[in-house]
Parts: sequence; C-alpha cells; structure tokens
Amino acid sequence: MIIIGEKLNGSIPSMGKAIAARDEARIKDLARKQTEAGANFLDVCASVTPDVEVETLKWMLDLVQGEVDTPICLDSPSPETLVKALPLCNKPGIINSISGEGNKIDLIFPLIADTKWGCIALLCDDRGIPQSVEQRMETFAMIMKRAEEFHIEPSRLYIDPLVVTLSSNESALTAFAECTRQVKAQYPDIHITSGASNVSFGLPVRKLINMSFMILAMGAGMDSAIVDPTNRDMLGIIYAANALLENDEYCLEYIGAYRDGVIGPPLEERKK
Ligand code: THG
Repeated sequence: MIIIGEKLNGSIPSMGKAIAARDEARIKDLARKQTEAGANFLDVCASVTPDVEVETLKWMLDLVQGEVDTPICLDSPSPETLVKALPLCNKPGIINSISGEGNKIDLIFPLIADTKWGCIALLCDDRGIPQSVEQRMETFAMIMKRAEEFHIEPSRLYIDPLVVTLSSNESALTAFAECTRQVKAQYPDIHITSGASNVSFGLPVRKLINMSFMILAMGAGMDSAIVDPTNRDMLGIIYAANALLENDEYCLEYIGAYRDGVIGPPLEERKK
C-alpha cells in the first residue's frame, strides 16, 4: 500500500489554527510522526484563501522538507496554485489533484509530462460529483486519452474514483469498488487512491465504517490511501488486509510494522 499522510491539511480545524498561528513546531512534528509511521508521501494542503495560498504552502513546504525527506503530495483545489507550488518541492511527488473539470488537465499535464511526478485524477468533471459507475468511467476514458497525449505512463497516475457518503448513497462502496476493478482491468499498473473518511459522514462510530471501507476497497484493488498513518487501528487493518490479499510474503511487513510499534494495541498497553 502507498500511504499518503493526511495530517498536514488546513481543513482539519487544529491544523487550520496551527497554520494561522504559524506554529512551526506542530508542522514539523506531524511531518516527522507521519514519516516514522511509514507515510510514503505527505499530503500538504493549506486550505486558506487563494490570495495567500502559495505563500502559505511555501511556508509549510519549507518546514516539512527541512524536517524529512518524504516526498510531497501537493493538495489544492486550484490548478494555478499547484503550478506555482510544484517548483517549491525538492523532489518529485504527487499532484493532488486533476479531474475532468475546467482547465485542470491543460495546466497540469504539460507541467509534469517530462518529469517523475505522479498525479491524482478524480473521476469527476464539470457535471459535478458523479453518482454512477458509467459516468465515472467516461471521465476515466477522457483522462487516459489526455495522459497518452502527454506520454504520462499509467504507473504515474493515481485514480480517485471518489468516495461519497454512505448514509445518503447506499452504493458509496460498491460503485467505488466497481470503478476500481474496471480501471485495474484496463491498466494493471495504474494506482487507485482515496481519502476514506467521506464515506462515514453522519454515522455513529465512524471509524468502523472507514475501516470496513478500506478493507473492501483494498479487496477490489485499491493500492493507496490518504489516511492518518499515526492511527494504529487503521494502519493495523491495512497491513492485515495487505497480507490477506497476498501482497505480503510470510507476513514480513505486518510483523515488521508490529515490531516497530506502527500497529498493535495502544503503546501504553504494550509497555506493561
Ligand atoms: N481525495 C483526494 N484528496 C483528498 C481527499 C480525497 N484530500 C483531502 C481529503 N480527501 C483527505 N484528507 C483528510 C485529512 C484529514 C481528515 C480527513 C481527510 C480527518 N482527520 C482526522 C483528524 O486529523 O482529526 C483524523 C482521522 C483519524 O485519526 O483517522 O478528518 O478524498 N484525492
């Protein structure tokens, strides 16, 4: 599994406050903790008004990259911001995100065409959040046509079929899983990613829904996730599912994650 650490996101209230207060220690601490927990990329999202977004991202990126070598997953709703922030990264990471909306592809694909950057592509377009598998797969076909034009290999793309809310849409997981299977059948080297937590809005004990989503989506072929890597329960079921899906010979990664304290019972209990 390719783990994208979600914590450096200004839309999380505590992180929004830390960004507003220019709390350098908090940013550095979360960069380090997520890296130590095994994050392969660190999502960095300022979630501030467009007029100060690039300068805020620059401040965050300098702190994160001064603390750890983990590549960045650059997260902004604005393609113009992504274009300006990409040169601030020390090494290739992942652009989060493009979609079929507006001019996103036209701005981002030429920029990353001849680089090692990856790119998350959401399966939505100007029609908004798609409800059906068919609508998402139409967007997918369009994105792949454009990717081919720019010679962007499937292995650099992370398709996000979009997670909707289960309490208002009973096919939230089943439609996601069907898209995942169809995308993987067409392009075995492509990655599938998502942030799982949208699925559980409005429901009690959200973590049960989030973790069940994760396992079922992995069963359908999802091989990346935007999660909190310091969440030991979530990481535990990810390592367990990975082994059960034949992606972890002799369970070595599962055992290693337990040994390193990344998964398992709460740390206090282990010390007893
Ligand atoms: N797809 C793509 N990008 C995305 C999302 C997606 N970026 C933003 C978002 N969705 C994913 N990021 C977050 C970040 C934080 C939280 C949820 C989604 C969040 N975190 C809790 C907190 O920090 O309090 C902790 C959760 C936990 O402990 O497990 O709510 O879907 N392409």
